[in-house]
Amino acid sequence: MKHEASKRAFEAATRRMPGGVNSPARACRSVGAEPVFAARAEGAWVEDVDGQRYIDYVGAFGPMILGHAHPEVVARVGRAAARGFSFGMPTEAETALTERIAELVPAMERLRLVSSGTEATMSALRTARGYTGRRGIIKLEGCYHGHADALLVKAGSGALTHGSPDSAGVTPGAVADTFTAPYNDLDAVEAIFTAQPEAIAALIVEPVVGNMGVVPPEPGYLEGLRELTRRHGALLIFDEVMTGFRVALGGAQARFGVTPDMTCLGKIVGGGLPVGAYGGRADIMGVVAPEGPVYQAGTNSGNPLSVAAGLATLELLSHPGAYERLEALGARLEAGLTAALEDVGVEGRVQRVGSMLTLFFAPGPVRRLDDVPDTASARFGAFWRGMRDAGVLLPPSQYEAWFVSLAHDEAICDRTVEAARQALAAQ
Ligand code: KE4
Repeated sequence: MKHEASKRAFEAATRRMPGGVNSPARACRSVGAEPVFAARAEGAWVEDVDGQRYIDYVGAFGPMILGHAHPEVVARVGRAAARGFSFGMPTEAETALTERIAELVPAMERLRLVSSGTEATMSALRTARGYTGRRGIIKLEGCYHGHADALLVKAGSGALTHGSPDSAGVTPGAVADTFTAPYNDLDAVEAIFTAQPEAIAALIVEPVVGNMGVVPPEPGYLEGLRELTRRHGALLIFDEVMTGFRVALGGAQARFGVTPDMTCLGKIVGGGLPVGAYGGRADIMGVVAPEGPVYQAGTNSGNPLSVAAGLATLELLSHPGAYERLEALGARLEAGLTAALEDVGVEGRVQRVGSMLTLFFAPGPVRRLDDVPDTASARFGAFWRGMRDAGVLLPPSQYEAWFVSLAHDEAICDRTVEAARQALAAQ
């Protein structure tokens, strides 16, 4: 495959944008490549500026669960655009979206729409601190909750990919109240609570981690976090920016039956346009301005076009059989990739929850960040390039989740497995 037009586009992009990208997660440095530039996408397929088509498992890092450019979503956004882009005034569509979210995620009794997952988690933590009057927060190593200063500690996703789990520019003061523990380790969390009595406002967790690759919670882990936070008077925040409407229509909290005090949403809730949301128990959200003293605001919060995309997406996801279909396609892909690893004799494993999965170049189960060997990134890089050259686009990092959409089908999954078999054999 030639990438001449992408190469030219990348050269032009690097003149003004750091790394030629507007998010380091797209930079492709850790997979030893330059990014391909998207020209258009439809369904399960993306086309780059060289006219090459790829089966897409990036899915915009999660939002595109219906597939790209779903005609009904396109139409709804178009109709909203014709009525005006943004008003600086409330609209009834925002009320409709918040009502629908609360129906699907009952723990979000009251909520606020924002424009990104980062805004959602940042605001949820400020709310938790305002509500409890406490300063401390606990996050788990390898979990990524966006790029707010207090959360860029042992973060996952791009922060991990670039080998700098702690970011420059984050002052010691900004993280002085942030405590971290390994994922899937309840004793380590309890030790923090014991060492910081009555000081922890909240524990924030990806209930299924996507940002160190897909790492499911071990049986009892989420229940244990629920019990520990309750016992120590801290709020439990589920960061469902990635898992929300992904692993079940009600998110991970519905799939695993554990109810947090607050929930953060993003990605799918905007259908590919900028929407985030944070919410929880009514008494907690009562501290948010203008009802209470916790300030949070945003020009683009509840943007009418984004809300139209989100509403259309949630309606289409509510159709009977949608999540059974996603489960079946995810399982087919997992089985095929696992067989390919075994047949080719490559050390690796696939970890999956629903339609999000990761192929790890690891010898055994990945339960926490340090179960991923240092060699994994380089091996994933070679695999990523082989898959790209075979017309399959994966998220460009060992520490990301692959996403299957309702626009994928059995033939696409089988073609993906065949490409993987060849890419693994070439290692
Ligand atoms: P955004 O600010 O990127 O909308 O959301 C931050 C965020 C929060 N919480 C979770 C669980 C997330 O996965 C994310 C964002 N995920 C990354 C990819 N793993 C976004 C990709 C990027 O940064 O470009």
